[in-house]
Amino acid sequence: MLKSTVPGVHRERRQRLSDSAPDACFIFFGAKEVVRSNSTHYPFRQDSDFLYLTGFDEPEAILVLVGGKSHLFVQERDESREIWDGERYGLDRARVVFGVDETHAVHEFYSCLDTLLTDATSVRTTLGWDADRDRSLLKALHGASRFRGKGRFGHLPVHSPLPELSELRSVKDEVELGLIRKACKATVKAHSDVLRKVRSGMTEFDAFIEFQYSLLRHGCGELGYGPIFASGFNATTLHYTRNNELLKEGDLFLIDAAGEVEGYTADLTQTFPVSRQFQPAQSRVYEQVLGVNREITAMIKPGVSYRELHSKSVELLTESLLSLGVLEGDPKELVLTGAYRKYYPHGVGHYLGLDVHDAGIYHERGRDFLLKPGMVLTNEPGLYFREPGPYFGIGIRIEDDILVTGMGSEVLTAGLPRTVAEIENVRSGGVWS
Ligand SMILES: [Mn+2]
Repeated sequence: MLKSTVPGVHRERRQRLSDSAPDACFIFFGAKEVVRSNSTHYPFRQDSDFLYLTGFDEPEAILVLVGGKSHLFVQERDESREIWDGERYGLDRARVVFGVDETHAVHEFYSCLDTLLTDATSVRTTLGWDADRDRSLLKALHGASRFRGKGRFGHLPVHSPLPELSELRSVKDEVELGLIRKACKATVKAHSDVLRKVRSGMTEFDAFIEFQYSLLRHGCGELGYGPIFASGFNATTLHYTRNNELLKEGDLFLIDAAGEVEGYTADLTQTFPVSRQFQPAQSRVYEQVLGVNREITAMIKPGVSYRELHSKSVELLTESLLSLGVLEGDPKELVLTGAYRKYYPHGVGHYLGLDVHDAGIYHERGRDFLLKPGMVLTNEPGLYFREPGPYFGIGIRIEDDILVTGMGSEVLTAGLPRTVAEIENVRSGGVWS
């Protein structure tokens, strides 16, 4: 069982979702085990929506919310399987521990569906992830609605539950914030250990090993996403994943990696010199990116939209590129023509939580969604130079995780050396508490 599973919290989340469409039947499928190679599997990771609504972390489960009741379909106890795969909750314990109204054996799901749908006027489920599952479900729904008599609704409409669920998930409750804080804290520790220990002659992979070791020591057993340990020119590849090159004096080292605690992840990037000091061109770019990171942090508060934050980062980084002598011309014109995109090709951030690119709506039919207290998002401006010139091969991103509070914001990843002077001090053996 996940340590922080609190049945009351999950029940409340399910209730709020049901309230958004009281006559609907919500169906959520948990994740399956995925084969890695011959009779071995990838480590199991529960589906994020499923985890949010249940806290249940066994494979092959299904959740149904209908008529004010919750039904959890789980694998039955089976000693011959449990010898290999570990203990299962089974029906009776799962009902008590996860606070659902009823549990059923998962193989009975399709035969129960007709009964569950008796009074539902629509189905809310996510199609499009798994074609086999979609086929089975649609076949069962077809069978169910076919037998409807007069006065019923005929074939049931199927809608996505994601608009309502995304909105719920985007505002974090106290349990979620506790887990995100833990993930952020361990991640900051691991980044600061790597910042102290990395030397030229090590490889990107050696740094990754240090990072993972430190994460584990600080209570974080998993990485929240594919880590990026990119030195030198590799840092200009946004999703560099080889992570195996030799670290060389004079290069920068961009590390985008973070730990996950009970499904909740941090997302942090630092960039520092492999040598003790930045080279002049590197520190010029670094200070520009850090300046933008800080201005964006200062803007984050309830009522601001993601679009405003991103536009501001574009405006500021365009000014940076002008002051670095990379671009020439009128700043407004350069923003309009997108001249910055070659050097700043990504967005300024994203929601963060159970998924590194978390559920949450940015804008819909031209309408911007505004930040609310309890939302968590990343702030990650960057500049990347892939073409010959004075900044060739420099890739810098500075990323923090920010909680929107009632009054403004709180940087959850605070505590790392971030200025040029602070970083050079630590790289030269200085103490950082
Ligand atoms: Mn990010």
